[in-house]
Amino acid sequence: MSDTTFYVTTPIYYVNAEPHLGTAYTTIAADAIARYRRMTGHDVMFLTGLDEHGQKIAQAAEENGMEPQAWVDAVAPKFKDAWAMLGISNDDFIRTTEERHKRGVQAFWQELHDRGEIYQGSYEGWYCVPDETYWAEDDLAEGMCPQCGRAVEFVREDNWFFRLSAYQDRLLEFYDAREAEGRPFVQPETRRNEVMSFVKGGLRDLSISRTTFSWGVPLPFAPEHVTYVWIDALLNYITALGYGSDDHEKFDRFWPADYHFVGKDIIRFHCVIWPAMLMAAGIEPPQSVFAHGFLLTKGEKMSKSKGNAQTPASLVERFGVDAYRYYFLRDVQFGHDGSISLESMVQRYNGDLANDWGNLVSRLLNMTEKYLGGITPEPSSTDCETDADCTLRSLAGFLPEKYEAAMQRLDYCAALEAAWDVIKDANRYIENEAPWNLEKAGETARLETVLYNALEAVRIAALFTAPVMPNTSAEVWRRLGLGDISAVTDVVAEATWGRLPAGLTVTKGDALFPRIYEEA
Ligand code: ME8
Repeated sequence: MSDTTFYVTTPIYYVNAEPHLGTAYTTIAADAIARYRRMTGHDVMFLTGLDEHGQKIAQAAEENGMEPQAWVDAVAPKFKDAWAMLGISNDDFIRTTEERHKRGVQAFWQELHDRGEIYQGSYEGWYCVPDETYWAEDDLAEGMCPQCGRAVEFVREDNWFFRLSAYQDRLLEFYDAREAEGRPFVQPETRRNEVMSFVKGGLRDLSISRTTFSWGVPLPFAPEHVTYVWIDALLNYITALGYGSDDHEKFDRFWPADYHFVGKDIIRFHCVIWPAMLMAAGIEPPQSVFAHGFLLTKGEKMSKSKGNAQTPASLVERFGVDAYRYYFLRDVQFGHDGSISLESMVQRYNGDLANDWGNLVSRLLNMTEKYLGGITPEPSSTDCETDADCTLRSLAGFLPEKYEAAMQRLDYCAALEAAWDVIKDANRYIENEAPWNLEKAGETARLETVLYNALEAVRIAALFTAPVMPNTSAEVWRRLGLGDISAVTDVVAEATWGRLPAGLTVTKGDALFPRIYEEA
């Protein structure tokens, strides 16, 4: 991350099927960090998009009796709609069939050609169409794709090759240098080790064009070849910034990317081929690739091909969009595989959201209305009056720092836990300070202090839950009579204790997270 800009990307997803929980997961995680960085005042570029070329997409179109372009045009809106439903705040959406992308890919080709980094040869070996990956005979697992276990096909083609083998040492030096700078290129560490040992095992030159079908970007100097779909796809991260066009203001501003978010299935492409390609073209590789784990259902990777991939819509309908986003980021440790189930989603929902967060907000607003006529009180004293006041204030005071540290590690669980420390303590605080007794005893000054403190804790908790649950936080701020939370660009200053003004009119409202009674 530079001091002022932040560029995060998701993979561009294949348009052979609809978005599902797995692709939504990466996209939500990227959205949460993008939203948070906007709140820390960064100039953010958040990119997602679609991978629309290649043999797999051409086949999907054919199976559906459509021309490839018509097919991709029909599927693309499904992704855009799904991301809109999930509140994804991407700044751009790139499709690899767009002119701006094709132009960038061709410019890149020309660059590699001019630099003598590619050569003509012929490829003979295996190819997995679902993964769009080349495999040598001895890579195969009992004759099948070692990655997805599906059938591979034999390919013999005259292709262009990239001298990837020449980058082995440079890549190893690069990983070491980044590590020494304290900003490892591959994260988390398990994935780094996997990538390093793969590269140490030796690299083969890579076939980067195809001639047996035409659904791709033609090579500018050999138009009978189309770009190998992975090369085409990886380049989206720079073509979206204007690489290859006359307008490279965004490229100059945002490149190198801070993070490419990917699943662990595609790290070789992102951590080996991509930095080598960029080095070959004289472009600085990105800062980091963060490879998260797989969502598992009943112990198996959830995927389109296994037929166990759900679409987000049914869960969003049942739990609401914010609870959906919360569940995946809170229950699955980012970077690890995580089992997901309806049971655990209901538990998280009822426990963390309905009981802790929703209940806190509604009790507090009700009491403010009942005891204070719905008007936020003056904080009676700038110091805390009791140990309980101090505990709540100090938890809220440490929240910005703890949250930032967790987000620097992309540890969404820890970030949310830090917010929950405040939420839980605010619940405890209300229980122990019992405003209803203060009211009965006529202790108005203390009653006002207690309600002020709890309301202030809610205001601050809403700030830090906003990157994950933007709609709920906006609603909480609205009910507190505060302004538009999405306009916050200095979350640390905004989180200063005592910023809740006196005299605001609060509004009660429906339960933010009505309890779900059935268990699954
Ligand atoms: O690989 N758990 O696209 P793709 C978690 N077009 N994440 C999952 C997942 C699961 N069970 N299943 C999928 C491609 N994902 C290429 C990318 S980028 C230049 C080109 C997520 O549609 C995860 O991010 O197959 C994974 O890497 C990605 O979807 C694969 O999406």
